Amino acid sequence: MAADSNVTQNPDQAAPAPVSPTGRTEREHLFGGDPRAQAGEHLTTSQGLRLSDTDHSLKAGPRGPSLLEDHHLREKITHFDHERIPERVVHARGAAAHGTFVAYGNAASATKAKFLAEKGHKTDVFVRFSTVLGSRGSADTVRDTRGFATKFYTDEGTFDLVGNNIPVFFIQDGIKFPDIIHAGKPHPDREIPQAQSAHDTFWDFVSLHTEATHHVFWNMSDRGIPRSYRTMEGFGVHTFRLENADGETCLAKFHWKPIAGVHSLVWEEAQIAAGVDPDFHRRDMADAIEAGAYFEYELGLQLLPDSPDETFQGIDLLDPTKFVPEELAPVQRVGKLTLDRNPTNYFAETEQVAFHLGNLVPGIQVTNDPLLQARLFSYLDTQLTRLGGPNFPQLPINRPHTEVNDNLRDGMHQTAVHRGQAPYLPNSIDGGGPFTTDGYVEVPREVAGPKVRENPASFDDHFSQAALFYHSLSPVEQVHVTEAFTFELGKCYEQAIKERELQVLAKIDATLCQTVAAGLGLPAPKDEPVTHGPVSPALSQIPPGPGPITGRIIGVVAGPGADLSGIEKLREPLEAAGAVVRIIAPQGGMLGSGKSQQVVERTFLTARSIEFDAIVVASGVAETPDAGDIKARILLLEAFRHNKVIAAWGDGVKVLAGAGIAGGPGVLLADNPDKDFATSFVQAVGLHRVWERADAVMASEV
Ligand code: HDD
Repeated sequence: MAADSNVTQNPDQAAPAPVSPTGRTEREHLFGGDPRAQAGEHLTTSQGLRLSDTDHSLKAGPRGPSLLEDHHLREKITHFDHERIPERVVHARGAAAHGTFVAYGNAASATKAKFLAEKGHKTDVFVRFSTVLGSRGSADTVRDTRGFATKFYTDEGTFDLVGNNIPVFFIQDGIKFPDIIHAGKPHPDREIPQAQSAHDTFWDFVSLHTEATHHVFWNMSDRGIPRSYRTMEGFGVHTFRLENADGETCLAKFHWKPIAGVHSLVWEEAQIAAGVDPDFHRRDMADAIEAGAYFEYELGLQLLPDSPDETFQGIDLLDPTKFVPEELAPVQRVGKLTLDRNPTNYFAETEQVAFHLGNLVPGIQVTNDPLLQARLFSYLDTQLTRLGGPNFPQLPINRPHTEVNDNLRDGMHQTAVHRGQAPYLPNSIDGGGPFTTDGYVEVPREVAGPKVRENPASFDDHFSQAALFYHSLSPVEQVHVTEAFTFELGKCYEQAIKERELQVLAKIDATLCQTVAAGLGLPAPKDEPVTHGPVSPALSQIPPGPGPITGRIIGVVAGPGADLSGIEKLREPLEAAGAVVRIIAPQGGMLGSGKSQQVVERTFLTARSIEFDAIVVASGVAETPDAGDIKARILLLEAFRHNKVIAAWGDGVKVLAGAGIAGGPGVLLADNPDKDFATSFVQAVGLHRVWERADAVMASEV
């Protein structure tokens, strides 16, 4: 044994803490000198005592038992034991980003909320995206609703818009929330499946509780598997009441419109991603923001008259299972959100952020939607357990960016050192204040009625808008819905549940019901499908023409001998359009030298098609011994099967042919990667997928 038995580290690896010549440590440079960032050089206890050893507990001799007096050991382990807080009961899996919201100034006629009404008004925001059912460590790409929660740190107090990527909800009254969530969460005996709705309890509940049908249809559509948080719409779901500076009110629905368009994964990709890269959406957002490719959305408002019955063209605005088609009430864009900064610390920010629908500002009010009313209770209540007491608004991420004088005192985890002696009103001791001023005033509304546990009769319509949604989709999107129902119900064990859900489908569309029934090997029940209003083309995600390709990932298959100057020529227009180019080669490292040198970011071993929105094979690859590598062929074939744009120039065409891809829609072949080639490629990627290929893929012709 070595003379100094305490030295267990390899001495070559034990580097001293770097100290800069100015006396400031490198760590201070790194962390910007904020004392709370723990930027100092010396390791200490929580009390500031400098430590000389944190690798060995205090023992009675090198082979002896540990001593109870080792305060450092006990402090370190005790703190570690308590590092986790309860995960959110829903929306546990999330990722977030900071940004700013800038108002266009055209919302003043509807609301006096300054952050919306004043042109150019800039507001700090924090947005947390999430799945609903999965645990904190579950995969991002599961079929589920996505949360889209925005905290606006306005000058008038914090406003939280706690929405989803689906404009309707499973239930009409918050009292049913524990029921739908218990049904959707894993089975209580085995705690499986994780983050899935494809199981008996979910379909048991939604087939019995048919007001869930509309939301279920959105989940089974491509909306349930977004390509990126960047390509996802957001909805406030409920109807809110807005009030302008003249005291006039209107009803409104909030929308987030992604600048990059609304796009989704295909189911097979989502499944592969859940295994290959469970952090798919989280990574996509963090990488893009770090690279300066910010996420952008416009805030939209559907403004509706504040009619006494709170309905619009027959749609009950208090029913959260209904939406207002954009063709009936256009979405007016009132400001732009840019997410441009990643959190510094996941726990402090993304995990500890606490949203609450009661966080309102003057000009925005709630309505009597019974789901909204229950949420007004739940969010504050849940934080008490999750964040350990009533002082969570003092956590840095939850602090308003405006003055707070709340007279709330003491409690667990109090971090403020309040001054004064009179945290009560009225008082004469602390100068009589803080004073109530021109603050938030609820719009006076008549409230009368018998005390009942009932819904309005209009809430009884559970199917017409589900049918409207389904029939507004393009044929290929309808096929995806059909396949999703067949998959999810196919995962159920109980025959009675499948049969009951087929009865629901029969009310929406006979062909849908028959196809799903055939897939399940069950007879299709007969029923008269419900009637619905005119279809809403805005509900289809298929773009009418090429859209932006910002943030899209283009894989370029290269290798030793590849046409590197061609790659460089193609890279320029792609990056100018906002896309990210990633070189894929048989081995890692660099290709070539000089101006056209390319860094290999993925190898045939590490690349998987799900990562790329389109793939190009460079000329010069066909001659390399690895051109026929099975992984490379799978990469190309998968991208082809998922209806992505595939391209090749020069002898790259041979590589495609070797993978069985000869041509057809969305396969761009050229001699050179010239300007025309680049333009056609950008346009094709702008259409997101090559849906014309879908039938051939489904018929397994490739
Ligand atoms: Fe909720 C979290 C969105 C209905 C109770 N909800 C939560 C989050 C989002 C939503 C995005 C995550 C916030 C974050 O990132 O921290 N919830 C919705 C939408 C709903 C909805 C759009 C319907 C329109 N929720 C709903 C009901 C209840 C709750 C009806 C209870 C009566 N929701 C909660 C909660 C959560 C939550 C238990 C869990 C953690 C948290 O609040 O902070 O209070």
